[in-house]
Amino acid sequence: TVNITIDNKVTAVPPGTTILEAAQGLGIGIPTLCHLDLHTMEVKNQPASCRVCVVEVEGRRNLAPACATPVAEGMVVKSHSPRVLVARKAVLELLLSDHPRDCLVCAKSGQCGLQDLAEKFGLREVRFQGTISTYPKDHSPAIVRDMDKCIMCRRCETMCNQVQGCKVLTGVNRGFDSVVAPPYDLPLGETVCTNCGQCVAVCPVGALMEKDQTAEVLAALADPEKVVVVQTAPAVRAALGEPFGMEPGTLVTGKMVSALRELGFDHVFDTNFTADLTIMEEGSELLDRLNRHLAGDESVKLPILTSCCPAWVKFFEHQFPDLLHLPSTAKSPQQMFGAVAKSFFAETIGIPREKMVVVSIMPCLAKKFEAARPEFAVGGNPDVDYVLSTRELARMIRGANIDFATLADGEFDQPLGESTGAAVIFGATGGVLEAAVRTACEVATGRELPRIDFQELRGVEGVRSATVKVGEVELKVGVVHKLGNARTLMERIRAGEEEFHAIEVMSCPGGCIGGGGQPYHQGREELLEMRTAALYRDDCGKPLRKSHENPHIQELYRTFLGEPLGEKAHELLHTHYQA
Ligand code: HC0
Ligand code: SF4
Repeated sequence: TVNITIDNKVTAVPPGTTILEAAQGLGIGIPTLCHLDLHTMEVKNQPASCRVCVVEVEGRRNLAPACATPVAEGMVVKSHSPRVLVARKAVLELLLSDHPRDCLVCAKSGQCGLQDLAEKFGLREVRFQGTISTYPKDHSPAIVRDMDKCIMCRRCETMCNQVQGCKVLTGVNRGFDSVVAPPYDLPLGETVCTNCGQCVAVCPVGALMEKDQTAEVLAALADPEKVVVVQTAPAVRAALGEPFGMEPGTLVTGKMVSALRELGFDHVFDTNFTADLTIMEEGSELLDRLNRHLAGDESVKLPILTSCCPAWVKFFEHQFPDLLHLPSTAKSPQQMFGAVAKSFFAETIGIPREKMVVVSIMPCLAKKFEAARPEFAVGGNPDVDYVLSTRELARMIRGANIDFATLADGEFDQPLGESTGAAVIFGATGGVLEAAVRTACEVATGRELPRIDFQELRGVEGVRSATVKVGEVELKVGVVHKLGNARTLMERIRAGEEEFHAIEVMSCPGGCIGGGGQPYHQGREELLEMRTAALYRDDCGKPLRKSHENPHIQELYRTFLGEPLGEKAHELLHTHYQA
């Protein structure tokens, strides 16, 4: 090990450790805007480009960037000396010299790393003036890019290329014009971007933001002619407390329901309900394909791939157009909800679908894109009208002067608000497959499962595989999160190097709990683990933990849908893919 002293504190660290990491180990926070360290992925963004982390190293003439300077034996470092503070302030002024100063109306205001540091270091004027660029804003169906605000930290590039394997973003141009952009400067919406939003999740400034739909939702709520129905995704309840100062991993389901009622939604329902419905359809499809495969039907292709993650869907449509027969045709829970709400529920309350507005609260930005796909509309009227991210909902709650932390717990409306423990774990990597296995096993054998928890499907590894017994069959299943891992596995499958019966893919780190619409994770993996634990706690505490036991789902099939994979189910709950 190497002995080093930082701010009079002594520590010993392995060789190769940077000053920044050694300081973090001592609990000393050195500011940085560009650094990103994703331990479980062994991915680092370390361009040392922002220079905010400069520190004084005894015996060296120049200040050193803490993120890129390895420790050396006997090194003595001062992380906040007067000389460092003077330099850091100048670095911030340089960063701001070509940065628009429209904080008052910037969508990132209050959550911007640059703004925070300017405030922390008491910046009152900027002595330097660079050329502020005037790039047009780029609006994709999910993301807004405002490249005038790009500080070239390259975090988005690392997420897109190294973690997601999408290779959409690279640094271009020189000097004040340098920004991170898609190839040929194409609008993001015209590239192979999946809308996963992981670039947004780590952008420290207002350069990458979600497409904000709060104004449209507020207008619908204010319109007395509209019946506004809301659904909430599994992962939102594990993170919505964070913007209100609650501990990460606090489950806020009841407060979320109350807040949505106070905001004026007419019916507060749960995407978890249609997560259970998805299992009925996708689980039946799995058993159907498996049985035909075992019976020697060569037209049946395996593995079946989950298809509820819209970034993953766009990814495989772009990257694996020759394998479009593999994904399940089941729509995602978000889209099943929209389809059921605007048919079954609209009929139940006696209104035409045009009078109903369906809003989703999602941890995801790709869900905005999914909702806008033309195949999910009837006569131009979309099944899901607007999708708000967890962050947008938090803003609406704050804007309506609702004191979230003190709200009493509300209950979802019925029938589209009932769900089992199998549904809530959809929000964590491995959860969809675990939910499917719980149901498939019981449906296949007609016997009660000896166990409900499938620990072998949980965890943080990027690719996991397990063998699960479904009746007499040894089912080989795989679980993948992060699209870079999905690409690697799919290439092996295409090459015939891997054989699976079923694979779950979720695009974001940790699954939806790490989605691009959640409170910014900024690469903090411990945050994702706390949110995940909350979902499994929720599952454990539910009286019903298998989707097929949901009484309102059983009722919906009896009175409206018919059989899983039946004609009506097919029409409302299944889709197709296009290259
Ligand atoms: Fe997910 Fe979903 S689990 S994709 O991660 O399947 O976004 O939370 O809502 O639709 O249910 C996101 C989360 C959903 C859907 C569900 C699935
Ligand atoms: Fe890349 Fe995802 Fe960002 Fe698109 S949304 S640019 S795929 S990281």
